[in-house]
Amino acid sequence: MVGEGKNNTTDISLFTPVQLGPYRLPNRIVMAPMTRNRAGAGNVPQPINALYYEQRASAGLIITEATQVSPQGVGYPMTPGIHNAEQVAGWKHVTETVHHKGGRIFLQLWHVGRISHPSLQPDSALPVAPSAIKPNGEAFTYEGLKPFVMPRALDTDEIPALVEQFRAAAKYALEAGFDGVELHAANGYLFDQFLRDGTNQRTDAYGGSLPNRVRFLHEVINAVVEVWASDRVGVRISPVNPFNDMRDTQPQETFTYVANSLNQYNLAYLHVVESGNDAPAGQQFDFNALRCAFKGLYMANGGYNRKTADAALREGRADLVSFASLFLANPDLPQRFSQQAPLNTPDPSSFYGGDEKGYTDYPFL
Ligand code: 8OZ
Repeated sequence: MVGEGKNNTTDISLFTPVQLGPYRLPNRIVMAPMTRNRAGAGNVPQPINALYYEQRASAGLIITEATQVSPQGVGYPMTPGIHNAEQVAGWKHVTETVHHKGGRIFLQLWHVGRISHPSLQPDSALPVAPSAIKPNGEAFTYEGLKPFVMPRALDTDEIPALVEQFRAAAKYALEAGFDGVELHAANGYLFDQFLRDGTNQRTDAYGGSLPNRVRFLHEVINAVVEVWASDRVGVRISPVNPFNDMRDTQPQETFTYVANSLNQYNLAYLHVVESGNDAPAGQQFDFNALRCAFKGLYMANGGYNRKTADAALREGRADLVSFASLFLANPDLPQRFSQQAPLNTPDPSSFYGGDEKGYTDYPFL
C-alpha cells in the first residue's frame, strides 16, 4: 500500500517487494539515472550500452541515463536521444536485453534548456530557457569546455511545440519497449529552470506564481499520460541541488507545492535528489515534509548506502532508494547488499565518455 507506515518504524527493507504502477519490484534498490556519454554517432544507443544495462538488470528498477527528447534538448557529447527511428532501434535492443534478464527499465526524458551550447544545437542556435539568464560555468562540447552563453528566452507561443517534443519522445519510448518513463525535472535542466525562481523571471502564464512555474511540467505530464498510463510515469526533482547554477528563494514552499500538485496524476513515483541540503541548521530543507506531501511512492536519492537506505525505508522516510555510483561500480549491487559483501569502488575518471573501461568491466562477485 502506498505510504504505508509513514513516519512509523516498519519491517520494510531494501528486499521487501513493492508494487510500482503495474510492476511488482522484487527489491527497492533502483539504479539511478546516470549520464555516461557512451552513445554512438547520431546519439544512438549501442550494443555496449545494452550490455551495461543488462549487467544491472537485478535492480528493482533501472532508470536510464538522461535522454534528449529532441536535437534542441541536447547538452553534452555522446548522450543518447529518443527522437528518431535509429535511436528507437538502439533502445529496443537495450530494453529486450534487460527484459530477457527479468529486469524493468524506465527511460528518463530530458531537455537541458540553457545547459547547452550553440556548437551542440541545430544550426548553431542559442540554447532556449524560460528566461535569458546565463548560467555560471562551462558547457561540455565536442571541442572541450566552453563558457555558457546567454540563452534565448522562449516565447509563450513556442511552449506548445516544446510539450509536443516530450509527447513524441514518450511515443518513441513506448515503441522502444520501455516499461515507463521518468521526466527529468531535476538538476537545473529545462523543467527545473521553470520551477525555480533563480532561472524563471517570466511574466506570462509560465512564471511568477507557483501555479505558473509548475505549468510547463503539468502540460508535459498531461501530454505524456495520453501516451503512457500515469502509473508508468515518474517525475524527478532536486529541491536544493545547486548543480548547474540553480537556486530558489523558497525551496520548501516551491517543492511542497510541486509535490502536492503532482498528487492529481497517480504517478508511478516521485524521485527526489536530496543532495545539496547544506543550509545552516534550522534552515535545511525538510525532505520528510515533502515525502508526506506526496501521496504516492517516494524514491530517495543522494549518497545513500545500504545502511542509510534500509534506515530510511524502515522509518518510512522513503519507499525506494536509487543508487548512482554504487550501482555504476557494482553491477550486482542487490546481491552484494543482500550478502553484505564488499563493494567495488567507483572510478570517477571513467564516469563520462570512453569505452568499456569503467563501464562494463566492473567485476561481479
Ligand atoms: C552529470 C553530467 C552530465 C549530466 C544530471 C543529467 O545531473 C545529469 C548529468 C550529470 O541530471
